[in-house]
Amino acid sequence: MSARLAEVELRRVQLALVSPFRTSFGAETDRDVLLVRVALEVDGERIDGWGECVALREPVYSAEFVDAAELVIDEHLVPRLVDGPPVSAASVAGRLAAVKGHPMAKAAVEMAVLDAELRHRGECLARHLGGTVDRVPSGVSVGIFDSIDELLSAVQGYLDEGYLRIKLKIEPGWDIEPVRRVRELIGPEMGLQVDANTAYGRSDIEHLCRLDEFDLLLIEQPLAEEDIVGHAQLARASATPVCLDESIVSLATAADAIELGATQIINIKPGRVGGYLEARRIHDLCVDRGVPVWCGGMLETGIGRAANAALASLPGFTLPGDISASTRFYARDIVTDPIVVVDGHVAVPTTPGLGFELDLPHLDTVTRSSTLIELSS
Ligand code: OSB
Ligand code: MG
Repeated sequence: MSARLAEVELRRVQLALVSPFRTSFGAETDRDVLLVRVALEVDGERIDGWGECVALREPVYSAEFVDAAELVIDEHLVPRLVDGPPVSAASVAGRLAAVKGHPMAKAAVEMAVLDAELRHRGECLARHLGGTVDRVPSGVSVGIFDSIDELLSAVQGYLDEGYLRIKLKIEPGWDIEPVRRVRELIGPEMGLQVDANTAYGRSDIEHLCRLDEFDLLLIEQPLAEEDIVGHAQLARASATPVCLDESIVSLATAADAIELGATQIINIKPGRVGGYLEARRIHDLCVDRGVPVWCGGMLETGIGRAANAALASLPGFTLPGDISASTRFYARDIVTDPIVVVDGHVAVPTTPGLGFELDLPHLDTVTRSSTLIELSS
């Protein structure tokens, strides 16, 4: 296939969350999403593909943020794909490698090219990546609340909806007691894990070991992104498996963290590692090293969630992902076929491309800005 990049559109979409989502890094009340549409010209035919950038409004989860992502795509990434050899999803990362960092921006561009390419070939993402199941277990990420009663009622609601695993956001002052009470509510069999989003330091290792009594699946990213040695210390001290999220920004960082004993499980987020193709390489490495993985989430719309469900259908994804129903965060999604949870599972999309169709009239009503980059040479 010989494709040329004919057009790129950058769209900013604003979606209200059904309820505020509070983590140790802040409270999100709405989502400012950057979408990338590419038009590929293949054998005289134009075919559209869409990608979703997972960068948040502010640089509080990682260094990226949505305004910067839009700028770097426009001024630094797209120009590198315009001239030169034909564009293919497999070559995007290499052509963008001279630009340091910005994995979420790069991932969004690669995603759009991949979507167009797969639609052209009539192939779905799960098949392209090597997925082996037609549905994946669904977990839900539960934010921090003002009171334990509010937390328990939210968790009860998710149990009623059938989620198979609960993840609680924690921070200093909101850890041992909320976890104890949720464990009492959900019983000993239900999967439970916690995510601190870097809110602790090495001096908290002893404190974090108190979570061992709750039989958690894992503790996610308690220490700073850079603190690989601290995570290795915690992994040695604690019975709860340590799982890195923010620290894993590439195949190489994953390999090093495993080697150093800093991560016993890995949360794979395609945006954080520069795209779905790098995500698959990390999956393959983890399978080879015997490290279980699961698919994280970034409050994606139906575009990103469809692609995440496809990724999670690979055999190394042995733990439930943060692939909750669209209604977990959004009253109305921008796709015609939003993710639903049935018997605790999400269906792996089988339609060509990433596995979604846009609800274009609705998308237009929630679009705040749209910039068309004309590239025709
Ligand atoms: O750390 O996993 C995280 C959302 C935004 C940023 C970081 C994280 C999260 C979540 C939400 O936990 C998971 C989801 O999208 O369902
Ligand atoms: Mg996390």
